[in-house]
Order: sequence, then structure tokens, then C-alpha cells
Amino acid sequence: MATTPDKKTQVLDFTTYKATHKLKVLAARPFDLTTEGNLTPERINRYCASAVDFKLLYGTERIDDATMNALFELAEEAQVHDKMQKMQAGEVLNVIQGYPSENRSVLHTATRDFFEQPQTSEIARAAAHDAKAEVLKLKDFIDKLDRDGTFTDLIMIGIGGSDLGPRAHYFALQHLLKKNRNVRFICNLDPDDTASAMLGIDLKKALVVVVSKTGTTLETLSNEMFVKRYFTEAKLKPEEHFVTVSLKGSPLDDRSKYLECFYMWDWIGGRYSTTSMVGGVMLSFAFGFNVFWEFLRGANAMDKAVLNPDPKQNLSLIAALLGIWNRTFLHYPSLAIIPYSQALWRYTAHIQQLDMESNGKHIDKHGNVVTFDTGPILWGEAGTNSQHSFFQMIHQGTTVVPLEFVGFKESQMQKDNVYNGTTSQQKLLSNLFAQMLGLATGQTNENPNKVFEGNRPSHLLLGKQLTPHALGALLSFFEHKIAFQGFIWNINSFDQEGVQLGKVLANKIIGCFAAQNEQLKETQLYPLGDALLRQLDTF
Ligand code: G6Q
Repeated sequence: MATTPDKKTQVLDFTTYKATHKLKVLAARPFDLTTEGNLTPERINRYCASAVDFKLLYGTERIDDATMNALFELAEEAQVHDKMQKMQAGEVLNVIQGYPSENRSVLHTATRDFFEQPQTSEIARAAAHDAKAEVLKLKDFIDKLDRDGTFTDLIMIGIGGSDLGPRAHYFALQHLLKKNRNVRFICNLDPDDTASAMLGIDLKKALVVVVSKTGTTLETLSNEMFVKRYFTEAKLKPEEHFVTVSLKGSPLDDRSKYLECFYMWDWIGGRYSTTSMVGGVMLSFAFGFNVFWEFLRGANAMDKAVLNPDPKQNLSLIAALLGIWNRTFLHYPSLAIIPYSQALWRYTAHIQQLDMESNGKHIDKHGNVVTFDTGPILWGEAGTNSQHSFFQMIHQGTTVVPLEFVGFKESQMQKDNVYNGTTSQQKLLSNLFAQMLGLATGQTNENPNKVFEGNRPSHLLLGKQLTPHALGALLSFFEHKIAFQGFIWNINSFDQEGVQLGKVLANKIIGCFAAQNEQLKETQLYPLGDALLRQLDTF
């Protein structure tokens, strides 16, 4: 499947782009949103783009035409359109030149590329063909479950990319949960996570899906064995209740031990895997196959939209550029994602992994240490809840935190109440808009404690309603925003070496515990680990 990136891609460098120099100059005097008359209705209409199910409103960012033009030049110099095409065509972009690296294609888009205008490259076509075969296998499996009616509960075991995205999307579509269907999640190595998920469950009616791309993750294997014990103690056969999602040939790919084995491929990164079987099995069980299919269709529609060569119509690219402006040029260290949608209450946790694991990088694609700021610290919670919590700091704290709002014209369930002349949905949107405007313009006051500095940048991704299709488009929007940023910074957004060191050391310390369990007093293998273990003895 591997092809090599061409020479042109290899010589690009963020620090040498002409636009980078222009933007540095512009960053000395970013657009002032607080000056009377600067934030106008005209400006709100002007800095607005739309695609698929969404509009991006970015008049409340610290940009003007000169900044946006320089940002679009930056995108052009970094050849982002070309790179996005190559990514979706299956070129090997997950690579660090000149060093051992994962050396893989990045083809999560293929997991949903079987609708209109599928990719024509042979690699992407083959990947989409394999992915579709799994989707159809899933459809048969779910149809059979629906006919048999044996299973009412699904326990999903997985961690990181095999948990965060699927879980966030499960909560996002709760209103569509099928009758007599429930999902529980087990993720943490903490035994309390498993024990509490298993409370009160009717094991006879429980299906378990073990999700691990590699099939070797400590947390997931430990939890699988833990849950299996519940079944064997209840004299039930795990092989009649457990299904898996993993790479072909992984330890979890074994039909003698599992009811069904679903597959993913090394061209899907864990955090980019929600639209593969990683999310598919659980989402189809919970909401029905058709909902999952619609979700895939929405993601695919946005995948196609980001191939639009006109940067002004490319929502992910505009959001990526605004993020780079705020992070690398205005030096704001963090970014809050605030969905004004209770259904998205877990969504920021997913985007946090997607963004921070992808773009929290300190070397470029040639192994050189970068001399500029890359991915921000990303965090957030749903609005309006967050207004009653950390928004104090966002408005008046000493650190400026740019915000990305997500909101919808209509509520998901269309049930509402008129109180004091307006619906709750209207009040929700009023709060969202008020935050954008208040953060931008600020407020003067004689009382210093009531002064709002303003110039706190934000933008809004506004949709009509959070349907499965819109949810798919939203996921793809963020995935591609992050990919575009990586292309521009010339970092590898698709590996995650940063999580390895902790895993290696944890295994050494587990060795210390194992030695202790066998009553070998100290292992001598890892004195620092032994010293920390001795701290436990004092309780
Ligand atoms: C995501 C990361 C990471 C991964 C987990 C679980 O991109 O690679 O979060 O998803 O470590 O890995 P497995 O699916 O292999 O168990």
C-alpha cells in the first residue's frame, strides 16, 4: 500500500513561507474587536462560510481581510489542497523522513468512501472496498441480533481512540436509542470502572464488544479478562457473548473464541476510527444500522467538501488557519471547544484527543525540532453549563483562551417550552451569541472589577440540527481541521510516540508489583519503581 511522498512535499517548511513572515508582522497589531464600530453586522455576514450541514461564523476572531489573505497564502504555500488529496488517495503521510516511523497511509476517509464520487486512486478504492465489506458484515450481524432479540445490553471495552470517539457519539445520539437497547462502557484500568459498569447487568442478555486495534492494549485485555470472569462464574460461555474489533491477525482475531470478529486496518489511526467498526458495532447496536449509515454519509459529504480547492468555502481549512493564527502568531496557548448542545457534552473529550495527540508535536516531518508553537492545550464543556463555571476566567482571566463554539438552530428532540415569551432553544442560542459578542467587544466600566477587556477571539460552527448526518459532517470537519494544521506546520499528525514512554515505564513498575506478589522483596530491576511501591506500605 505504501507510496513515497514526492520531493516537493519534503522541502516545504513553515518558517520559510512568505506568508509566515507577513503574518508575523500582522500579528503585532491584530484586528481590534473592541473599537466602537469595528464589530458590525456587515462583518458578521462577511466572515461566514458554509458547507454541507454547517456555517462557520468567524467575524469575532481577531482577523481582517489582510490577515485572512495572508492565511490563505499560507495554505497555498503549504500546498494543503494537494496534501489533502494525497491523504484521501492513500499516500503515505504518516511518516518521519529519515527515521524509523509508522510509515503508513492515513485513510480513515476510506471507511466512509462508498457514496458519491468515491476516490479513484487504486489504494483508496481498495481500502474503501474492504471497509464497505465490514460495514455490510455488520449490517448482517445487526439484522440477526434484531431478529433474535437475545441481547439488550452492550458492554464496550476499549480505551483511547477505541473509546473516546465512540462514547462521545453514543451520547450525541441518545434520543435515537432503540427500545430495549443500552450500552455500558469500560475503559479505565481502574477495577472500579469494570465493577461499576457490571452492576445489575443481566449477563444472559449482554453482548460484549472488545475493541482494540492492536489487540495488545493492557487496559483492554485486563478488562476483557475481568468481564469474562463474570460470564464464566455465571456459567455462561464467553464465546457466545463476545465480539471483537481489531486488526486482522491480532490476538483478538479468533473466531473460536468470539461470536464475531470485525476488522480495521493499519491505515486507520485509533483516534480517527469512530467511522470504522470501532464505532460501528456499538452505534449500530444502539441506534440501528441505518443511523450509522447516515452518520457515515455525513462524514463522507464533509470529506468531499474539504477537497474544494477554494479555501474560502473550505470550513475545516478556515478553522485550521484561524487556529494557527491564534496559536502560532498570537501565541494563545490553549483552545476551548464549547458546544451549545447537551448531546455533545462528551464531544470535547474526543476532540481533545484528536487534536492533542495529533498536533501535540515538537518535531517536523524531517525530525527537526520546530521553532514555533504547534497544537494548543484543548479543553471545554457544554454551554450554557460552562458559563456558570469557568467562563469567569475566559472573560476576565489573565490568559486569553480562544473559543470554538458549536451550536444548532433547532433542538434534537423538538420538545420545548415557552417561558417568558421565548423557547429554551432560543434562550440557549441567545446565550451562545451573547458570549461571542461579549468576549469580542468587552465592556468598559468605572469599577475595575466590572471591566471586560474584550478582544477574546472565538468562532462558531452553526448547524441546523444535530442529526446523524450532521454529526458525521461535524466529526469530519474536526478531523480535517487538525490534518490541515499538521500539513501547514509540517508535522506528522498521525503518530503518537508521546504515549509510549509512560507505557514502557508502567510495564516495568508492573514487574515490581509482580515480584512483590511473588514475595521477592525488591526486584532490583527498577529501583525507582521499588521506591514508589514502598510508599504504599505505609498505609
Ligand atoms: C489513538 C491512539 C490510542 C489508541 C489506544 C488504544 O490514536 O493510538 O489512543 O487508540 O491506545 O489502542 P488499541 O485500539 O490498540 O487498544
